Amino acid sequence: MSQPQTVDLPLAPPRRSDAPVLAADIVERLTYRIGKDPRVAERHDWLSATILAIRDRVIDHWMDSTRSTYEQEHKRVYYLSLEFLIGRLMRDAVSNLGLLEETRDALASLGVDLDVIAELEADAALGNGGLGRLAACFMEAMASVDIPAYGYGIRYVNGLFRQELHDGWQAELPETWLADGNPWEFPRRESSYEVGFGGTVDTVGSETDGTGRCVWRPGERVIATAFDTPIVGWRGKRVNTLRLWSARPIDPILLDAFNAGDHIGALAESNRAETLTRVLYPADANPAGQELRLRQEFFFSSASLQDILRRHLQQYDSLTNLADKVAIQLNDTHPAVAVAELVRLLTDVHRLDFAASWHIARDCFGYTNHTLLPEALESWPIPLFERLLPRHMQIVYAVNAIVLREARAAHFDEASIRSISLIDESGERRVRMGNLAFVGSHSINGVSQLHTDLMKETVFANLHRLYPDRINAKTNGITPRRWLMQCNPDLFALVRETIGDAFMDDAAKLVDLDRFADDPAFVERFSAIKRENKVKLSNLVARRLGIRLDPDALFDVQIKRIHEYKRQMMNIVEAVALYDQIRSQPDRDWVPRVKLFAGKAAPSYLAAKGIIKLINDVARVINNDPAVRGLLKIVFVPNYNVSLAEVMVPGADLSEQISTAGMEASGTGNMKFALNGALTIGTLDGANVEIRDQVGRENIVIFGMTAEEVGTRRAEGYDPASVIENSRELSQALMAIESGVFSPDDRTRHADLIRSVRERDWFMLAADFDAYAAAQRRVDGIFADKPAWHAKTVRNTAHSGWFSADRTIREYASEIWRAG
Ligand code: B1N
Repeated sequence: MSQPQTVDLPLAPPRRSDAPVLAADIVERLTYRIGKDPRVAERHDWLSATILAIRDRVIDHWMDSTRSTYEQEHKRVYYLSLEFLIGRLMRDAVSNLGLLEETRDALASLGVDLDVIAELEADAALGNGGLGRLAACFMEAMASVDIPAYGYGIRYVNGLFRQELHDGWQAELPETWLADGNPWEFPRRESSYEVGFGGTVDTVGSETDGTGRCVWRPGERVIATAFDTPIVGWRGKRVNTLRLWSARPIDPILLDAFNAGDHIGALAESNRAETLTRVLYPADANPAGQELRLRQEFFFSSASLQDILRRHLQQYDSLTNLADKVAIQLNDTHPAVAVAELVRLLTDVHRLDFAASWHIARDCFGYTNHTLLPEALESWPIPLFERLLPRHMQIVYAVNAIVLREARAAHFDEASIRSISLIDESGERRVRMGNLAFVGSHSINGVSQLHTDLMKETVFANLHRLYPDRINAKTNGITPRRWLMQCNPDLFALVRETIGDAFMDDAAKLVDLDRFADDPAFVERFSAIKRENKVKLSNLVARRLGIRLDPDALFDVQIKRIHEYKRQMMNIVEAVALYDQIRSQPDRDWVPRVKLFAGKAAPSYLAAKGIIKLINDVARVINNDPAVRGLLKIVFVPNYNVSLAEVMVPGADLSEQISTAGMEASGTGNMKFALNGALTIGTLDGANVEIRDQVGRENIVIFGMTAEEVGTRRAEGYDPASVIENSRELSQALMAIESGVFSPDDRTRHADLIRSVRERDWFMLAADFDAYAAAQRRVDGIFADKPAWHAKTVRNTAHSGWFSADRTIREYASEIWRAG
């Protein structure tokens, strides 16, 4: 069967979407789908009805896209990611379809305010931070540049936890984003697959080294069921699918056990299956070493591959051309087990020989690495891996034999061979998922130029020597639709009025703004919009925290996961030092500053939680001290998520990107701020380097050690104590915190945090501190010179177009996927 349905059925006629037709549709959905009388409908009912009316318009484009990919036999791209940090979808869909004004008018005619109901949509927070948000930006960009793509992931019932602050400490609460239903998703009961765990393996062929055909008899099986969400590209050109898997049991209830009175036992299997997709692991950059995590990884990898093979076979009848029609991108190592699973499916189920399966797999897979932090490199203890995935264990050994043979043939020494091996033998034996992903892929990419260079020099040095053509750089990008057009509509409108519409389809054309950077009339409007966005952010802070901000102060913003390498600690220590100076020289012309923080700490990451408490302790003292007269305010906004970023990014003057050089693989928040006209204060880390290259060194404030200097300094034996001793500002600030000035109720609360800086300072806060403080005073100087400041902000927007995810995706498509 190579053609499914060839009967020529008529296409649905295109839908009219002027405001009155849309209004009638919304009322129709409200009445017949939600079952509510418009006279008593609540705001949430209006939101659901509006989404349903919009969704119907999306479906027309969706079916066209699927049909044309099929008919033209296009290659399909599959993006496998354990995380998709989507946020809200309504504004994205409406605005990409070009229906924003019509929807607004339609709702207004019904007495409903679009902006009010849009705020009620729950954020889909199926991710932790940058890695998950990148996957979401890529989904939108792949649709926008017309690449036939599917995202595959897990439909977590509980997304990333909701953060509350209790007396300045982080508290984690469950996030129930599905509580009010999810009108975007389509359950696909017909797309269900069995996924097995454990059990035994029988060899069918004569080979006993794992390369022969085997039959795996899992001891435990669950069903993966698909839920599809349409992802609308810019101008509605293409609509792609985000397919998320949900786990359910094969037998929902064991009736015999139930009837025998064992009510709990009867549901045990059911509970175990559903636990698989219940929660997102809240770890960011340090994977939780839990069996459930490995089960999640295999569950969604296996279901996705079975789905990919079924779709391919339905169209082409043969698997020998798989790599011509299928590209699979692994978003970090979380789906790396897919390499072994594809080899298993091809060899054991579809009866290809092992060598052919292995080559096809490598031609299909590409692997994106997102971090070099040693604690984040995934590996699984062999006993666990073997127990859960016995057949995959054999395949890993078989592949390892091939790779090590190649290394020996290339005369690698024993140390190099040990580092290349898929098995870490240094302590408890473990499977190295990074090495598995590397050897199973034809392309391995880093997410910025610097990070890619470091990949070649550090963790993958020997694999790079063995396979020198595989590592390549693909600097991250962000979608300019969400991160300019939607979150900053006034700036978007001004840009459009000034340089025309071309930048809407090619963000690089934003450079046409450059020549307006010194045009006083333009600059006045540009800065008025920034001020208006700062007012909006101030209103949010007043509403949520009861703190009043002066919108004319410098808004200095650091929003991202809380992590020691990101150095929120350096930022708050600098605030303490500044506070000291303001008190000792109250009459200097200080530039009023508001330092805003937001971000979540992994629940098990105690140091990060201590940093949140420290920020809040410092905030309470400074904000209540009349001596600073509002010259300095500190705000920690709770529950950072995509929707909060959409308010904080446009309202920022200064973007804090201050990680220890060499540790932040790329960063993407840095790009969002620059695009919205903020200046960056940052180290030469990740994509900051490329931001400097794009916006020009006069329009960014760079400080501190380079990655190379960090390496040398460590090698020489870094001694933080002597550095601290030589910096009066830093010593005083650390002493103040240590002595309990900011924690009078528990004077030793922050002693451990400070001691770790004094004794080890792994993240080299002390080494960069003076340079950072000096850079902040340079920022003050520029901010005080309004024309100079504004010109720089305009130039940041003008030169950020290169960071469009469309550019990134085009590079993946042409250099890795050979698709589109
Ligand atoms: O990926 C982002 C980068 O812009 C950031 O620099 C990088 O830190 C981030 C394990 C991770 N790397 N690794 C993770 C997330 C969850 C997890 O369980 C690791 N996140 C990043 C996009 O490239």
